[in-house]
Amino acid sequence: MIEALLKGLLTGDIKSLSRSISIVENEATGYEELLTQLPNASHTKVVGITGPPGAGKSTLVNALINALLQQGKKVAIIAVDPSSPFNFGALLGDRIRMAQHFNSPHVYIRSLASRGALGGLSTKIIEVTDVVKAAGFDYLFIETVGVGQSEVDIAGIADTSIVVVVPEAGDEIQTMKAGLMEIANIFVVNKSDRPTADQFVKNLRLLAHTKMRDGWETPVIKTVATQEKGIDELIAAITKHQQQNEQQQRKAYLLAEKLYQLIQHRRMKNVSKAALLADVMKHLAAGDVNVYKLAQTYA
Ligand SMILES: Nc1nc2c(ncn2[C@@H]2O[C@H](COP(=O)(O)OP(=O)(O)OP(=O)(O)O)[C@@H](O)[C@H]2O)c(=O)[nH]1
Ligand SMILES: [Mg+2]
Repeated sequence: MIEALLKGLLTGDIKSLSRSISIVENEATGYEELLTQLPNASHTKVVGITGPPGAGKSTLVNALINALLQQGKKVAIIAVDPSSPFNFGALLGDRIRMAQHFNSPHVYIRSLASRGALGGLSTKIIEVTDVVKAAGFDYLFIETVGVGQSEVDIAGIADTSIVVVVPEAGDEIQTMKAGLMEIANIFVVNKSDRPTADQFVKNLRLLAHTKMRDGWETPVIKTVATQEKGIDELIAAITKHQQQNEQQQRKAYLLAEKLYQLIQHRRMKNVSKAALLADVMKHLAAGDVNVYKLAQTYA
């Protein structure tokens, strides 16, 4: 069964892809077999898109899809925990719908729910990402809302991480979450139709310049996603980053990071928060709770 599925997956068959993802998501029969037989090379560019709620990430992804489809590319999108019902069907531009691209094998859209389990989400994203990579897409965009740990996890999975922000008062840029600065390979200032955009972009560029690292100065791209403005510049920036990114060192780092998370997931598999809570309550009731001792019983 898995063999046939893999065959379909490798030819880019959408049904096989959907079924493969479901198997991985549910850890159904054949799950390990499927993952261990995935090819170890892929040309898919994995691009993480993160940023605060409502920054325009989905609109931006939609504009990117339109532009890339016109270049004849195949594009996949994974939306992690979409805060609003994911509705790319409605978002997709008229040009695309007229060309009947929406149901074409050139676009694949899937949302992925976080399970709240310890380390569970990022492991699932890693696995699903690898499944999608086997299906031969040119690009895979992973959209996550940047509140908390998830954007950092995505940085370990994506070849290029885009942080989407919107223009605010100039001062606030100094207080931008340090983590975002660290993970961004490309900044997008979306909603640049706002009057404060130019000053904001200027300040962000200054900040990016002072934080230049490994010969890469994080570019700051202005976009108006709703009008598909700045999209070509963004695609050019992604391409440029991926070219300088070909270094083995970063690849090894990313793979080690992946491996770490997979091992973590595997080791934590039989540990549930509910069981831990029950255990703690038992010891609390007995008046002998010591978390360090308890931890030893799980080692
Ligand atoms: N003025 C303006 N509005 C925009 C722009 N891009 C997106 N919007 C609007 O901003 C709102 C949020 O856009 P989304 O694309 O859903 O934002 P998101 O970041 O995906 O939101 P979540 O997934 O809920 O975090 C929508 O009403 C968009 O039409 C832009 O460039 N300019
Ligand atoms: Mg969204």
